[in-house]
Amino acid sequence: MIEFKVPDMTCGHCASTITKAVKELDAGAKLDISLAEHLVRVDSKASREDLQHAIAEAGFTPEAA
Ligand SMILES: [Cu+2]
Repeated sequence: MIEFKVPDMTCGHCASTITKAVKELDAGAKLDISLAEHLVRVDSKASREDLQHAIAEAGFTPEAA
């Protein structure tokens, strides 16, 4: 399980944009998103670096959680 804090993820639209970006990287990824905590948990075979890059490319600011 890889975890990121994404302070600028604020609504359901942000969450779906992030989900889409991660699934483009790894179609089999499973996400658990908490909007209240601005947390994204990803169960994926992709590396932390690649996941962080994908979320950043989608326009967000992922930090180590
Ligand atoms: Cu949003």
